[in-house]
Formats: sequence, C-alpha cells, structure tokens
Amino acid sequence: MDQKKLEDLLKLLQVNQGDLSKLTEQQRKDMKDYKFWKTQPVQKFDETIDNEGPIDSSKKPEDVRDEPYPMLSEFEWSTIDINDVQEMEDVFVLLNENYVEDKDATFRFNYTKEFFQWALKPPGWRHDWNVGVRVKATGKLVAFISAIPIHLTVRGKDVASVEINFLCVHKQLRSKRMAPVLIKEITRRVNKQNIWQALYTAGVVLPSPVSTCRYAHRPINWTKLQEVGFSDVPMGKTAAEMVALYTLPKETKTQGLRPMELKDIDETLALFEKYESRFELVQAFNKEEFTHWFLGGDDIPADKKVIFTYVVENDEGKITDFFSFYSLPFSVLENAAHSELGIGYLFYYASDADLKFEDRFSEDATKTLKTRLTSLISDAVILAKQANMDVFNALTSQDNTLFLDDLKFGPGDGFLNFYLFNYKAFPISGGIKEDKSYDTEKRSNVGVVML
Ligand code: MYA
Repeated sequence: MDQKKLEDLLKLLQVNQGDLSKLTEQQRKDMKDYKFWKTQPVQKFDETIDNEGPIDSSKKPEDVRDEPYPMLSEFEWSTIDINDVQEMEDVFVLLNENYVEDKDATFRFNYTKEFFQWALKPPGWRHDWNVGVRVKATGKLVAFISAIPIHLTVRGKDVASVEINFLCVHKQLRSKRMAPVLIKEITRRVNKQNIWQALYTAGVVLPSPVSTCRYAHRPINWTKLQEVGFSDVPMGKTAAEMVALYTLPKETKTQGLRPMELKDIDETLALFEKYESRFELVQAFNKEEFTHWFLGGDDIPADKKVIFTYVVENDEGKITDFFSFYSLPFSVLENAAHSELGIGYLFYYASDADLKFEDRFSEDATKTLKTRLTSLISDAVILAKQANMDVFNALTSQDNTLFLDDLKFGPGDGFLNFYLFNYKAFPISGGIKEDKSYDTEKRSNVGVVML
C-alpha cells in the first residue's frame, strides 16, 4: 500500500464538514492574536471558571442592531431561499468547489438537495438563518453560513441555542476578514430571535474548545479505495489479505433489527432520552424534531437516501436499541472506474444494555454495553455497505471508544473541537487520553453529533 496516499485519503475523510484546516496541524495562537475571537463572548484558553452558564446575559433583542453589518462595497448580503432550486444550486457550487478538496483536487464532497433539506430544514428552521454573500455585479454566491435551532443540555441545564454550520468563503476571497463579518451577521439574526447561545465545531483551534474528539475510519470497500488510487498493497501484505482484513459478513446478525418506522418514534425517543442522560453535552429532541432527524427524507429514492435509522425490537415487541448513520458521498474526479465514493457517518444510537446497572462504569455494565454496541455497530457497518458506502466514519464521542478498535476503525489524524458561544462550561471529555489514543475507560461525555 502507498501509505502516503492512504493517509491523504484518511485525512480527507475525516474532514466531515469540509474544514480544510482539519488537514493541517492544530495551531493555537496567543489569545491576543485572535483579533476577532478576543472580542467575542467565548471562554479564554485556560480560563478558570467557578460556575457554568452564559457569559453575557445583559442583552435583549431590541438592543441588537436592526440593519445587517456593513459589507465591502462590491458585495451584498443575500438570504438564501433553500426551497428555491437555483439558490440551492448556488450553495452546492460554492460548497462543492470551496468547502473541501484534497491537494490534487481528486475528491470533493457531493452535497445534494436531499442532504440540505435534511440538514437545514429541521422544525423551527428560519429562512433568514441561511446567510449568503453575493458579488453585486454578477450575483455570484461567494460566502455562506447557516444556523438551525437546537435545544442543548449542558450538564443538565437547558440552553436554547443554535447550531452553526457550513461557514464557507470562496477560495479567492480568503484571509480578507469576511468570516468574522458572516459570524457577526448570523449572531445578529439569531439574537433578534432572543437566542444567545450557539454550538459549533471546527478543526481549527479557537478560544476555547469545550471538548475535543478524534476521528476514526473503518474502510469497507478496500478494493474500491485501491481503484480510486489511494491504496496499494502494504509491504509484506497481499491485496487479498487487505480485502480479507476488512471483509464483512453479508447479512446483519442482530435479531429483531429493522428500519425504524413512524410508529416507533415515541418508544425510540424515550429510549434515546434515557441513554443520552449519561452525557454532559446533549441535544434534546422533541417528537417532531426526532422524526425529522431520524426519518427525514424517508420518502426519497434509495440512491439519494441521507439518513438510515434502525431499531431492534425484542420478542415482546419492545425496542431495546436503535442506531443511525447518514450518507455524504464524495465525487471522484477524473477516474475511469469510479465517479463516487460512498461515505457513511455514525449518527446517534441508544441501547438499554447497561441501563439496569447502577454504575455504568462497573465492570459488568461496561462489558455488557461493549458487547451490545460492538454487535450493533458491526451491523450498522454491514448496512452501510449494503447502501454502497465505502468507508464508515465515527468520532470518539458518546460510548464509541468501546467498539472502535474491535470493529477496525483506525484512528484518524484529525480532531474535532466542540465550541459553545456565550456560555462557560467546564471541560467535557472527548473520548481521548492525553496521548490522543482512544479512552476506553472514561469514554466521552459528548452526546451531540454534528453534521
Ligand atoms: S466549521 C467549517 C468551516 N469551513 C471551512 O473550513 C471551509 C473552508 N474554509 C473557508 O471557507 C474559510 O477558510 C473560512 C475562514 C470561512 C473557514 N470557525 O475571513 P478570514 C477565524 C470560526 O480572514 P478565511 C463551521 O462551519 C480565524 O481564527 N472562526 O478567514 C462552523 C480568524 O479570526 P481571529 C474561524 O480563511 C463555523 C478569522 O476567522 C474559522 O478567509 C462556526 C479570519 O477570517 C472557523 N472554522 O475564512 C463559526 N476559521 O483573527 C462560529 C477561521 O480571531 C459561530 N476562523 O483568529 C459562532 C456562533 C455564532 C452564532 C451565535 C448565536 C447566538
């Protein structure tokens, strides 16, 4: 195997949000050099805090300016209508060409209409939270940022928030301080709705991560990875051995495993809430939101399906477990054999396996959950394969470190930092130890999964 090429692919795969900075070494500047971030209500590096809670709670929506922030004269603000085919197309083009690509421009994220309908239109979504910047003269979309509403729970406290995502500035307009203006404008629009906190993730180090997780990758279709030019046979191994290493059973093995349906929502949501209550950073879903995130787009054609959710129903008709993963493929450019690489991302899951134990960190509870999750997520990877995915990605969040090694998820080079805007919180474990290896003992207290 050409180890360098494989590493390049793995680096690219871990960039699930198209964050190019995730491809580089993490850099932490001095606080004074964060010219923008030092002016924002965010926690400083190594700041000692006594209490968790909002940093600035003095403002009201009427204190917030009514006019958009000034923009350089050749550009203008443009609220993107995500129901409009042409406007959505503008966003795809911007993101597909500027969000991420590898050095040789061989791969690009292949965002689809279906993906954005799912990611940007949960219950409560707002038209004016899809913020674009266009060139006045041509109408070309050159920057974008989005917000969606979420109910966040930080160590048991409810924090009405938004999730910020898909921040992108056209490559030719980089380093011109456009990102801070986009961030201030989305903040203004969100504040106008009386929301003062936000959750966001980035590969770059900003002041200050509340948690950091590591990416992990499970190759599914080794042969295809080789055919698209990324893998070769490693020294001392044969191609057959590599294929054998990653070969999966054809069929899932969990009894009672089936796709989730509308009728399962109440029971699955109740199980999910019970399971999630163990974590310190959690997204609470109401029924409507849960239906959107886990069944959303269920009516779309199989080859364009975005979210895959399965439940396990036992002999008594009770739902004991559920898991989900989403699809966000890459386009493969200039390759005779393949035009697309299927990528699956582990999303939320829950199990009742260790709920009966008083101490979930006891040996018995850990062993029971590890066995159940390993078997469930193994089935998730098999189902991802059946849905033509070639790689399966996960983070070290949730209880994931219990199964990553056993299921052959290799640790990635990338790390994902979780941030809270205008909220101080004590650090939350991200499932990695000091030396960045998987922390199978403490695991993670991050219960949220971001796209
Ligand atoms: S993460 C995905 C980010 N997108 C990409 O990585 C795509 C490719 N890259 C780009 O498009 C550009 O490089 C971006 C920066 C747009 C990232 N998050 O305009 P600039 C700071 C926050 O000259 P550019 C996602 O979507 C940087 O430290 N800040 O730089 C979540 C510097 O500030 P300071 C970032 O390279 C986004 C300033 O920007 C990021 O042309 C969450 C430089 O600006 C980053 N990923 O453009 C946003 N990268 O001087 C925050 C750089 O202080 C939301 N910077 O060091 C906050 C909550 C808002 C809502 C609140 C509601 C209550």
